Amino acid sequence: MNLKKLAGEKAVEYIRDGMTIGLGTGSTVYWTIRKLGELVKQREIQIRAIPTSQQTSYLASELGIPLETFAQSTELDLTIDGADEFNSSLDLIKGGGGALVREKLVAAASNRLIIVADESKAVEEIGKFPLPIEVVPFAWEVTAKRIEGLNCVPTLRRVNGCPYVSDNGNYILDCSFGYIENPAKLDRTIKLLPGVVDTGLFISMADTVIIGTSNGLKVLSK
Ligand code: DER
Repeated sequence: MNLKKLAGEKAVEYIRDGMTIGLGTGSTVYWTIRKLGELVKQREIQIRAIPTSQQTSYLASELGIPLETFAQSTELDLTIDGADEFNSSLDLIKGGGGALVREKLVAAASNRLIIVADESKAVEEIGKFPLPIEVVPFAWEVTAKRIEGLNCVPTLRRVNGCPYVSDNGNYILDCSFGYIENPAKLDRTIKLLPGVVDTGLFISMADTVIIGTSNGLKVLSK
């Protein structure tokens, strides 16, 4: 059974006609977008969407989902996105797909954030997944040193040997902190460092997590 598909498709049930929604990035929300595209094609629902990445923009366009920008809507009814880790407080680590900056901006502009994930993303304590941090390329080495000083091991994300470049033209450092005792405080501390754009810590942002498990669906809500 495809647990990501199970979770991703369930999230479509939370979308209502006339909504403006945020579309996340990654292989779980992929199933949400595909199912939504079917409903739009069958004219069973009318929505508008703001994508969190070029990748999602392309997929949604291919499926005929009408896209808009923040020039048209500065408040979204709902955003559906994936995550790399979530705990019982619904705190998240995101950014494995490289879209954390736009994902956090879209989530912050939404009245509700629903996360879709398979059971492998559930953790007791946040921090097992290396924390993605988006940084400005200029002086990234200095920024990495400052982040290292917060007691982690930062690694520049590379693709085929070259630095990964986000949709915003920035680099990503994957930082192994291990267990993060106070994620909200760490998020604030990191964002004060010169050169940091944002972190993959999404604290107190998610309202619901839909989990695909080998025993079926599980829904956690605040
Ligand atoms: O970058 C992100 O936060 C994405 O949502 C992504 O990492 C989610 O993971 P998935 O591809 O396993 O859904």
